[in-house]
Amino acid sequence: MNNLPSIPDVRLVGSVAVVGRPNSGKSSFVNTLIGEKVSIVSKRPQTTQRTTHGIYTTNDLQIVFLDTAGIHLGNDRWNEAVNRHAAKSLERASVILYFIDRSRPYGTEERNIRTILDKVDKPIIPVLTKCDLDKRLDDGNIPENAIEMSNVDKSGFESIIEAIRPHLETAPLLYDEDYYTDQDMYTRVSEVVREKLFRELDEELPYSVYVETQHIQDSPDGARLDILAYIYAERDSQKAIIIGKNASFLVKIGTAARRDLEEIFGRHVMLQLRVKTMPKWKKNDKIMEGLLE
Ligand SMILES: Nc1nc2c(ncn2[C@@H]2O[C@H](COP(=O)(O)OP(=O)(O)OP(=O)(O)O)[C@@H](O)[C@H]2O)c(=O)[nH]1
Ligand SMILES: [Mg+2]
Repeated sequence: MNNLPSIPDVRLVGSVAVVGRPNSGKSSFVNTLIGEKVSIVSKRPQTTQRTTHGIYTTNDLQIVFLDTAGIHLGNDRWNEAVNRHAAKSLERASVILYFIDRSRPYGTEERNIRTILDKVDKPIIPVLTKCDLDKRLDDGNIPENAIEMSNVDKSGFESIIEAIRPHLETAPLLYDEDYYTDQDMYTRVSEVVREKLFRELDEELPYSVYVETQHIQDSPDGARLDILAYIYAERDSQKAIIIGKNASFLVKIGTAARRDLEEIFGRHVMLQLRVKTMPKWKKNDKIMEGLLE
């Protein structure tokens, strides 16, 4: 031990916003690159709601990826708020990764995103996603220099990092190198439960629920984490579906979520889920902002 001040760990550092249509593979990219479950993923559009930070650190660089909600055309209060929060990440980032889903036709939604990005005075790196699938996007709509990538075979990952590299600054690390996300434990639990609901519920129901983690504590014998989370539905009929016959649906959600949480926290978990009805929660500013901040 000595009293010399510690030398800051200086590397190439910066923040990168990952933006694009819903379902274009943004969260899958952040998770696959970092090798941890940072963001939740489902086959449904609008899975990510609030911006999630994934921190990627190597021997010579540290990139904070801002995984944003897909920018979409919905214009009610909730959708406007989700889009507004995603757009805020454009201001916070020094570089934009613009994800274009190669497997879907170009349309109004994509055009709208390009209009938004045209006004952003920052380096924008276009990325064509899902290149493992049959390609359907009209070539006339593909920006020049777009990087082809796939989260399935990890193709294009190195090219993406190399395209970001020139825009990074030499600076002290923003986060300890062991960190891969800055989400707190409560948020992570709520998100994992929400992922299971998104994967198992049909049609509009996933968009009618929100999850709030009430407590996380060591069990009295210290052997596991005891977690209690509430699932809120908008109507009693939805609540009944989420509970299921003899609570079968809730058990299924709870089991899948518990497995992921044990993986994430590296501990045994006892997860208790309760379902409540909260009519019109999407119209409640406090709840809405709490979920998106
Ligand atoms: N075939 C293929 N599927 C992918 C790829 N990347 C993601 N997917 C799938 O596409 C769906 C959406 O992936 P997400 O990562 O949740 O997409 P997102 O852009 O974060 O979506 P939002 O959060 O809704 O904006 C999931 O079913 C993924 O498994 C890919 O490279 N190839
Ligand atoms: Mg996402």
